[in-house]
Amino acid sequence: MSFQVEEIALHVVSLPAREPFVTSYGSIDRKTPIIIELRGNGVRGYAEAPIPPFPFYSHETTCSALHVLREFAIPMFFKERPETPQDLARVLKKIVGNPFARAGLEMAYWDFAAKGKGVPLYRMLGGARSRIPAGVSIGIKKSLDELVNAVGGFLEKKYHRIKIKIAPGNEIEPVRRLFKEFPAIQLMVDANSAYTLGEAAIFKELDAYPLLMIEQPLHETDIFEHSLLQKEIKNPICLDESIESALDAHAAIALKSCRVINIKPGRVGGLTEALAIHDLARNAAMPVWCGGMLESGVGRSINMALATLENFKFPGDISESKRYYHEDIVEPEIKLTADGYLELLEGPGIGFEINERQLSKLTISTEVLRS
Ligand code: OSB
Ligand code: MG
Repeated sequence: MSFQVEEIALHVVSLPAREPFVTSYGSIDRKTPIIIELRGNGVRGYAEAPIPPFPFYSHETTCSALHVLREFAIPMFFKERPETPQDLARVLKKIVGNPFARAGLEMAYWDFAAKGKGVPLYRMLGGARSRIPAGVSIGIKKSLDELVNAVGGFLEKKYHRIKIKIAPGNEIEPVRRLFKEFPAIQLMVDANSAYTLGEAAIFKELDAYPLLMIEQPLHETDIFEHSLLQKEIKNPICLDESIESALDAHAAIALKSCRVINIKPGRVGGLTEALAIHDLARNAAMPVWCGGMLESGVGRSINMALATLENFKFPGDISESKRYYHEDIVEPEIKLTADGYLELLEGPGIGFEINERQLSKLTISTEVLRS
């Protein structure tokens, strides 16, 4: 494949959430991701840089990612003219940090390349199956009854596993209540870095419950103290925020800081790095699963493609379009099967089509850059 991208559009879209998503670090009622569109040779490749609306999960914001894309990543892309998405990932690694910005461009080039070859993205990535079990992440609720209702609704839809957000003082009771109401529940919790090692006693108490895992209990950049906590508790720790690269994963595996890794392609700089982490973990017999960032269907479909790989052993945070938004920007909308799976499409690239009307309705700014 020779370099064929002629122009790149950066669409900032505004997605109002159906209901606020509350976590230990804040409440999200609207997302403003960047939809990156690569055009050339009659092909359009798409991806989403699924940046949160504030720098409380990661240091990046929509504006910082636009800046890095416009001033650095895209000029480097046009100058170096990498032949493959993997080559592009290597070029972009020169940029320190800023994984969401790098990932947006890199993933759009994967879709562009797959469409150029006429193959589904999930097959190009080496996917091992054409459907994946759906999981759902549930924000902190105002009351336990509200939480039980929400969980019951998702179990009725046949979601294969439930993740709830926790925060100090709001973990033992919700977990106890959910196992009481739903004894067979496949349950995990996500702390989003809300605890310190000094609070290990809370996690020892949680050992009374068979949680699938505890996601990111400690500081968002920590790997060492997680290894100390993991030694003290039985439930497996899963790292999210702490893993921004294969090098981080290598450290976490070597230090036994976790027994599971949540891979989000946006958080790690793209699909090339996600594949590297997947392979590293597989070789260390450590399972992974695919996390989410409240993506629109564009990012969601890329996560679905990644999650078809063999070492994705747990259902991810990949839910249907209607979970977070009234209207999606892809067609058909992403829907659960009656038995709680999401099916990949066999069309080229992400498989789903962009609903242009819907995209332009939700777009708040577009800039176009040319080679
Ligand atoms: O920590 O996994 C997280 C959403 C935004 C930012 C961080 C996280 C999340 C979620 C929801 O848990 C995942 C999803 O359903 O897309
Ligand atoms: Mg998380």
